[in-house]
Amino acid sequence: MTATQRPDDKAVVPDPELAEAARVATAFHPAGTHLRCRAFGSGNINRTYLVEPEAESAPAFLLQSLNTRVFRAPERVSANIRALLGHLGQRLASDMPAGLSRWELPHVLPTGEGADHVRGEDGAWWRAQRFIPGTMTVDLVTDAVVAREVGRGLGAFHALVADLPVAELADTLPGFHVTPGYLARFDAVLAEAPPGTDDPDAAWCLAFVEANRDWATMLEDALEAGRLVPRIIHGDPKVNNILLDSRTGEAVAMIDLDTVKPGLLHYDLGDCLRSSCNPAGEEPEDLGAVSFDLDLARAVLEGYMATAGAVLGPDDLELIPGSARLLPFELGLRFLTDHLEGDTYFRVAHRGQNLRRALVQFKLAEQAAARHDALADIVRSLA
Ligand code: GN1
Ligand code: MG
Repeated sequence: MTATQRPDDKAVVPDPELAEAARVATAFHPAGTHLRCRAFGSGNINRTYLVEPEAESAPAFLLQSLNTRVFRAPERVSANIRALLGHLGQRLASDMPAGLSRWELPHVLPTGEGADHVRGEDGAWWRAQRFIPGTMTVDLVTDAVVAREVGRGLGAFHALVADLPVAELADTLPGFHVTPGYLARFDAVLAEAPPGTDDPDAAWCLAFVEANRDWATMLEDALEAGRLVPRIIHGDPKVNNILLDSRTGEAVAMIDLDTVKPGLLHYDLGDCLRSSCNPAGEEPEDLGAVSFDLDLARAVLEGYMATAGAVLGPDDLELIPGSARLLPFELGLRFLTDHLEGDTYFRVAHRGQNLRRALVQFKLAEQAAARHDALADIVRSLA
């Protein structure tokens, strides 16, 4: 035992990524203050840290290293976020959507030299953003009051970007949320016949994809038929990207803006429903616990309509129940493809995790499909 250790000290494993984050953090903060830095959140793609200056008067901020294997043009991601936040700032100052009284923005923080990012030694793209105080996130929704706020939050975001022309934002992730594209990629990967597809879970997943592939073009078909038009979407509206006021529980912000780009609103709606209507979450121990909860879905949609009802037409409404089935299918397909490819996209702690995640999403898609008509009744009752 060294002199500085107490008997109950746990062995401290050096974390080179945390050390790098702590080093980069100083670029976003005036010299001389000691900063505390710790891993934050549960993202599958980027690494996020909370930085807390020891001087209590200085605000905490979030520091994130963008995964440039996924986001290959980080400067375009930054430009999109700049354009988006500029638009949102103007809207909030002039024309608050109905049903909304407060909305906060996760402003990007400049470095001491006025840049919006820092390149790491390994080429990593680091940026910092405001940590919105007095807010919380939930990873699982089990309660209709929270579900309603999650829906209200996504609706607020959609209402606020409804007048942002799609041409103002770049497509920073081509193919992101275009379900038929994921099917084509899956087919190509499967054709390479990777080992391990004879495992019973993988075999079940492969059969599920085959049984469901025909309807999986539903949103792209609707786009082609002119029933849907591209709009600005968030791209990743899972429940923990919606900030809730920790005192009142009210939705007050949407964070994780890297995937904001032109797309179909239903990819957002379906993704929000898949993430907020399955109280077991994305990584449950018991597969049997996965469910698509209609009471939660009703609450999400009620909240959504309260802020975004005005931006939806009859075709939009009709396609909502299908999107609640499509997005878990699409995400399951993405997890499964990544498993077959050797886990190169979603971060995993162990081999097999992406296969398990795929199973969970496919079970959820199955459940959402079984509730399609009930969900359609709910949508009609709210329209
Ligand atoms: C990824 O990294 P995270 O958790 O914010 C993914 C989403 C998935 C989500 C599933 C850019 O988001 O599309 O829905 O995992 N983001 C990207 O948990 O692929
Ligand atoms: Mg994300």
